[in-house]
Amino acid sequence: MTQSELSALTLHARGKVRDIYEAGDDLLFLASDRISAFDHILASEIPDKGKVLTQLSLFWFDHLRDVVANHVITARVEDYPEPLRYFRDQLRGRSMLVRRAKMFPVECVVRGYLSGSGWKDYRQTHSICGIRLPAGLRESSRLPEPIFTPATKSNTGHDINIPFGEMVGLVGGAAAERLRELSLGIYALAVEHAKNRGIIVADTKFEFGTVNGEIVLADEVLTPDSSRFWPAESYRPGGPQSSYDKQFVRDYLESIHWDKNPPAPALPEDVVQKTREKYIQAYRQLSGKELEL
Ligand code: Q0T
Repeated sequence: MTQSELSALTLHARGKVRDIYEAGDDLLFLASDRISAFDHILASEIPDKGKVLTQLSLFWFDHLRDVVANHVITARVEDYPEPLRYFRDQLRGRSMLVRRAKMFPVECVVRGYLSGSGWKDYRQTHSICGIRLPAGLRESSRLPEPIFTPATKSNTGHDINIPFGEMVGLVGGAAAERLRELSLGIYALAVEHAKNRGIIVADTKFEFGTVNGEIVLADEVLTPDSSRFWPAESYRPGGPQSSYDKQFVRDYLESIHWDKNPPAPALPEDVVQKTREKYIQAYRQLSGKELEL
């Protein structure tokens, strides 16, 4: 399944690695096996990656159910309505039937460590999204406390960090404050859970919407695609950290000196298999369960 070929279904939105289809009043959220690195979708897929990300999101939705409502209706393909059920063999394990939400036009990012665009902004201004940080922090430093750094999507698909005041202008003050409180609370629970399992959640991105006026957590949650997961045992601030899931991919792409322009290369089979094992291991480590394939 390269581009999800569910041609009888109507596409609602397509991301780089996941697709959303219409399902009557509801939506079908589908995770592919596509993988991106250095901002490009690679020519190779990672078998079962979409299942790992779906099952991990479902684990977190359940883990967080007393803290925040979510958009999931069911992930049991036998319970999907027609015509979705007709495609059950392509959907099993990698899809969720979700409630259609009115999405807030903001990415709710929480950072506990200094990395990516946060590190870039800090070097220039000692602040991120208008939040002043202490001097002397290094790349990948743990922050004194986690910070909420909202972002909007630009036309190019790149995220733009915005001050909290700008988020207030987009969603209103009460919603902005509630989304910040929810985001920080969920991140704290995730950090606590992951820490005991050898994984640092350096940062993560949530997307929220409303259903009948109630705020729900939507999209995928606390997956390697929406978060930076670092192996705790090799954590060394003062430079970039190795990625829990994508390090073999990055090392390979650096080794062939890909210029990071299209066309993106394919991966050798051993890199594919080692990366697949990392995704499955992340699921096992965080959920405490074996992935059912
Ligand atoms: C959405 C209504 O990037 C996105 O999707 C790419 C495939 C984000 N996105 C979310 C929605 C959701 C969800 N999740 C929902 N429950 N209701 N819209 C649309 N785009």
